[in-house]
Amino acid sequence: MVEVQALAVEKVTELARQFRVDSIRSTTAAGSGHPTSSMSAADLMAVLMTGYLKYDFDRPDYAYNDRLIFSKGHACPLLYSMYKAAGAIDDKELMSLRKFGSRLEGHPVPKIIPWVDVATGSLGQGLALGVGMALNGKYLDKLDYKVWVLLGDSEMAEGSVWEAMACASHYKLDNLVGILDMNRLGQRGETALGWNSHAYAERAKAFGCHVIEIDGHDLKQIDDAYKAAVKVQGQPVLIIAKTEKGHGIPLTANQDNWHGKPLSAEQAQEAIKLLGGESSITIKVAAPPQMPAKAQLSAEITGSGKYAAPHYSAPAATREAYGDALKALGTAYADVVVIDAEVSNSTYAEKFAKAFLDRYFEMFIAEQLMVGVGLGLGTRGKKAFASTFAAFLSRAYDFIRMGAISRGTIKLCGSHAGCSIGADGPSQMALEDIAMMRAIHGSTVLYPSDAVSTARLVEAMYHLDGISYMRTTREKTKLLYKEDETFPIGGSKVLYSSKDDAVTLIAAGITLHECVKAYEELKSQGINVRVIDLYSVKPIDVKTLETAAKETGHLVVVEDHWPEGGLGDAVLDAFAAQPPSRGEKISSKKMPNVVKIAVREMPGSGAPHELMDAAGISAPHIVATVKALLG
Ligand SMILES: Cc1ncc(C[n+]2csc(CCOP(=O)(O)OP(=O)(O)O)c2C)c(N)n1
Repeated sequence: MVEVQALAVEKVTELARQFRVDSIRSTTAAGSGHPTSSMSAADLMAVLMTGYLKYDFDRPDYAYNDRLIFSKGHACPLLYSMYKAAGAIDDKELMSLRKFGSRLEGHPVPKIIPWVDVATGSLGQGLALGVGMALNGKYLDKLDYKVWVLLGDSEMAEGSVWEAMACASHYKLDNLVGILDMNRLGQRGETALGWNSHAYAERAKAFGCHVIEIDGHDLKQIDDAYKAAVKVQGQPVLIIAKTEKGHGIPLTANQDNWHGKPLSAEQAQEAIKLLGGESSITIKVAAPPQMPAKAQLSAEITGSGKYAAPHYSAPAATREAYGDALKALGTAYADVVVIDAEVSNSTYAEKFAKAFLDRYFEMFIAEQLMVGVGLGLGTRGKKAFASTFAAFLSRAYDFIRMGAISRGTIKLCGSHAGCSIGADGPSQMALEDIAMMRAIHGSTVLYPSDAVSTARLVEAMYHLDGISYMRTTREKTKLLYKEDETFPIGGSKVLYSSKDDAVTLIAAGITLHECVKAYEELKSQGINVRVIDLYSVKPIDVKTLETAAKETGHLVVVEDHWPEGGLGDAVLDAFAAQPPSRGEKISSKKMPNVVKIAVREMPGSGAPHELMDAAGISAPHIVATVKALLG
């Protein structure tokens, strides 16, 4: 490690000074932003950048690079100032902060900015994402890189930070270093703990961290802290740095009411003068180790490359097929990683865990952490499958939403969907998960009805980028398909159809089997209905639905979900006109008669069939609805 010597101190001081000036300049030019949140951490980042960070800005995806996460994403004027100092962006671009069309958005976003791995700005998420990257470094790729995470002190009130710390110490992530910028202030005033470094330290120690307390404006102390941090073994590190928000100029240093406010042009001019003026020094960031010529990263080991779908000859729960499919995927591809929130014997992720313990990470009952870790693994090229009861994914919704902003990739599986789970009662029933997952930008939502289609769709998920979601069912369901059937994303299956169909029944999961029963009953009464398996809820098979609408007029959608946002709304949306784009005409689709059969009253406990009957989503209710429709 490079020590901050007498000469280097001058350089680091100059760099930190430039960071403060550039944070002020860019936010004043933008007319908004967070200069004071940037100024408190300027010294911490200046020492990191000159002495410890190993990063090749020309190869942001290079596997040996350290990773740097600004969990306090609003301090991105500082991050962007670092990019300028590294020569990655020029001053002109820095000054485009927050402007329409600029890469430098108000909070950092990956892909748009190549050196950002994960979107931050919703506080409390950075450390969990860092845990995913650190798990990859230590246990999967087995590379020596460090994951540095800059945290705000007000952000420490988020439980997800502590979920991440507990997990990091459980997995002995000594490659993870949290840097807590304890500037006493949050947005509206003082944080609960103010400058009580001791309280943070005791808590972090209790969570298994190696803690180092320093003055975050003393370059020597910062350097000593990093020097010690990189040597710690078997524990994650938290550096608690006492800082001043707005440090550097009397106008803002440790002053209330400066959060998220730029300086006026006059104030900025005065401040920049006080700080010693504008500059554009660049520094050479230390290079990461060169990849050995014949390096075999585990990501490059491809496994057999052949997915051997599991075989089924009897009814099986789709949740169990999910586990079988994961195991088959694990054999085929070495980059499959599975995580679960302490319910792997219910979601059946345990089938993978038993076969590939080295690629399974237990997240315990910490769903936010689980999603963050999965996304973090995704940034390092791993195909992370994360599972829990679908109901509990709602706790992690903000992480999922941020994952979409990250343009991140994670494969989610929610088991125990709907009232059909039975006796456990409504606390365990996901009745809003489809709505939730459909609303994620760019998501894929899959809902298989039998084991064969589940096994195929899990394979399809492996190949998908972005946020994908599979809803599985607790109960065993009959096999509907032969093993050679294919299930393209965006497709559907017409199980029964005739030219005399008077109504189309549309469903997925357990209610599809109720529709099949209804079909048989109606047929015995001389009524023909079409039955569609809507296994791909998003994207949806508009063409097949349009044909069904044209040929049968009535679409009856049956789902074990609340009526809001589920399958029924997905079908309705397939017929809604889109606004004209690029001069296209608004397509005028004929709206069919859509009936939504969904769960409308709060379920209780009981047998699955009792609850489905009580909710009005079982075959007799479907039959009655069809007959009512036909008068
Ligand atoms: C989950 C979440 N809640 C609220 C906010 C709004 N917010 C943005 S910054 C901030 C204060 C952050 O204070 P701190 O973490 O101490 O960072 P500082 O700016 O003081 O360095 C708040 C409340 C947010 N971005 N995310």
